[in-house]
Amino acid sequence: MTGELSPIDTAKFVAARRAADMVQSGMRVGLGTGSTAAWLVRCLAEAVRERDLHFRGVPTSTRTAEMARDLGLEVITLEEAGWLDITIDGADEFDGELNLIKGGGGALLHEKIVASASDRMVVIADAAKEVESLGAFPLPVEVIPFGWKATQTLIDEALTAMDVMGKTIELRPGADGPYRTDEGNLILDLKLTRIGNPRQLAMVLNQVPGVVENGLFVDICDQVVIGHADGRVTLR
Ligand code: ABF
Repeated sequence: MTGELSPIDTAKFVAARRAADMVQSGMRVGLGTGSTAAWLVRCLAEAVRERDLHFRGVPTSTRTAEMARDLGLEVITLEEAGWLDITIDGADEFDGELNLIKGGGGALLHEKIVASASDRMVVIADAAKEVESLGAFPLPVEVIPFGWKATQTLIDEALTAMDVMGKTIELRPGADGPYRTDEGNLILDLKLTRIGNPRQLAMVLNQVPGVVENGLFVDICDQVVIGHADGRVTLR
């Protein structure tokens, strides 16, 4: 499955492999999105073949759903699952309090719903994702297409009222026009440099009309499994 891996893929793979070991037969499992989560899906498919693991997965994106089905995993909806035992997903950044920025891959809305409907949320990440303070990675905010420019202006005003300086807000481009999420929405990427109070910012953003969800995950993640390029795994 792995062949000769680059240092970054080694880190992602070992984190995913350790998290896959947390999945036990009978579990309902949220399956994340992104390149690290793709390693998880591969590891779980291998565990189904080699250690007779039986589980049902709820994917957080059409990309992950297709990959999981292609590898023979049982895919169900969140409604069919009702509730999840564990969700395992990647992240763009995590801090010492296990606050996260997610949504670089565009799936933050489904990821947040699935993670919140789980007994336990585990993040898998390479060591470079760990930061002192969140914010170097642009914060994705999912907005409905109707009136998105007004929503952008309202977000800008809300950030100014919070004394967030030096910010820019950009509509995420896609291959053909603006990027569209699985729900048909748009994403505004907020370049903020540093997020002093993630909890407060998450609440302020979600109060702006037109905002569907933001990529700050506060009090959702229970554990981070960190993969290193030398093959070590550490836990937070
Ligand atoms: C998803 O994939 C996202 O929330 C996050 O944006 C991204 C991380 O991708 P990768 O694992 O490719 O760095 O988990």
